[in-house]
Amino acid sequence: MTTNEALIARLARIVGEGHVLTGATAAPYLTDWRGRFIGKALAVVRPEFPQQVADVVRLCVDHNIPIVPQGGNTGLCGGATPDQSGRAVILLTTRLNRVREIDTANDTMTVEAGCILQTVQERAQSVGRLFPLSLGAEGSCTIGGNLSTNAGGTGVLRYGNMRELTLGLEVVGADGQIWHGLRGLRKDNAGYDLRDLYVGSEGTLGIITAATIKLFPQPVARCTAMLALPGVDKAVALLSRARAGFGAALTGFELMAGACMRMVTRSYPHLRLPFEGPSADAPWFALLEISDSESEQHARERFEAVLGEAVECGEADDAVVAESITQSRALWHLRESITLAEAESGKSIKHDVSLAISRIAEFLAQTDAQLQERFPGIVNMTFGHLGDGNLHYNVGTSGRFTESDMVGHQAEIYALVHDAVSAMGGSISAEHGIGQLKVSELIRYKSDQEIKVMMLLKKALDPQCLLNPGKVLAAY
Ligand code: FAD
Ligand code: 2HG
Ligand code: ZN
Repeated sequence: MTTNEALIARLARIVGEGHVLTGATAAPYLTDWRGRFIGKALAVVRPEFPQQVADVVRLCVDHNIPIVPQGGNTGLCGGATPDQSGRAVILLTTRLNRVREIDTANDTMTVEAGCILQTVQERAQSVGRLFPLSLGAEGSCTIGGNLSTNAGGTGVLRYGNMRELTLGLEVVGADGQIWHGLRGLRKDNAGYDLRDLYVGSEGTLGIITAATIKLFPQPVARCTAMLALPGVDKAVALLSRARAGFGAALTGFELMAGACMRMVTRSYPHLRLPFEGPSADAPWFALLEISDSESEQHARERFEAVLGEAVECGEADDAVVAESITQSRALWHLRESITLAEAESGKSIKHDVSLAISRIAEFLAQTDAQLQERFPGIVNMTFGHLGDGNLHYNVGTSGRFTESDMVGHQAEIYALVHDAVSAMGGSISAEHGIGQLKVSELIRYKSDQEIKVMMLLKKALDPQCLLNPGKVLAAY
């Protein structure tokens, strides 16, 4: 028996014979969602209980084997894909999928890391509560992946990102010990906050096995509208108006370039924009949603009054308010289809940046012009969560620029866009994380002091550097 075979046999003794995958059965877990990274692995292991995770970690650490945690594999930065060495074990969390407790009096729910986000939303709904994290991949991404990337999505404006939705964690460290931190407390200043350290650490500091998350009341009514806008400056003005008019009822404010919406309707002809005539060719669209705790009528009157003012004063050229839940879903479906349509059109260069909302119009005017000057004919596919100052400033393929041109120009395009973001005090990763895709970008834009502290933390918690090596920080 070779050393690898012996190791695989020991992994099988921990998780069960059928839950160690090798060869062809492991293949689906070796490539990231976008197909930008392909790795190799010794095996894919599927533990069912936190103690099995701890035992796998201890075995791997004893044999100097890297561990790559993976949930739904929907991440957009290659964080869940191993390197090419073939030494790593992929630790798949999908069998850690129990809802352990729902405490309606405390408005909390304790779920295991492999639970699918949509399942968690549905379980919350079944007890009359809302779990508000919402994103296009919710049918397949896991709570562990959401935590490890500190996922954002479309409800951040009102409810915050995954970190703000989390009260407690259970984590297996590189020493194979389980930290039982599943506290449902809204106030806890007893020492350093380990929870906030693990959230967003992309599997490089520990493996999250469960979390206690916050629940909210279900809104009584929701209103959704799509607006055709003449410019980004108007979108920013509309956002201010919506914040002032709706207050905390404003639960979503998404911005989409006309080019994105036309790409979606080209890729999926059964999807239609809700506008006819010139509004259908608008340069920008916004998708707004409010949630109301009073009544449908109260929500609608307020919604239509504010949107009517926006059209009257020229912030929007046209507005369509959904008349039913089906229509509301259709509007959201248009928005959520951008990433899928973009994937079908070839690999674009994705940016996931955040800026002060007051600087977004200036950033777009300046950066669009610089990109065009350097790469004439390049196509911007900008969209994002304007309410959070988060833009997916994606640069797409076009007749002139093939997929391999785009990938070949990635470093230069990143530098141009991220330099502009940095000069305006923004972040190069708002919600998708660093993974392996943006490791060199992190070094470029974080201060020496920040990198030094991150490395000290990494060395303290994972001295052999076996937890998701090569992600977030390249060298320690
Ligand atoms: P994976 O892809 O499996 O892993 C992501 C990272 O987390 C990796 O580094 C992995 O090693 C680590 N990890 C996974 N599980 C654990 C664990 N239990 N413990 C420790 N580390 C772990 N993201 C947003 O923020 N907002 C969006 O609006 C959004 N929309 C998306 C739409 C589409 C169509 C797609 C494909 C992706 C989208 N994403 C979005 C990105 C992605 O879905 C999220 O980042 C999601 O949170 C990843 O979850 P996952 O289970 O798929 O994680
Ligand atoms: C979204 O907001 C996701 O839809 C994906 O964060 C962004 O595809 C992207 O670039
Ligand atoms: Zn997003």
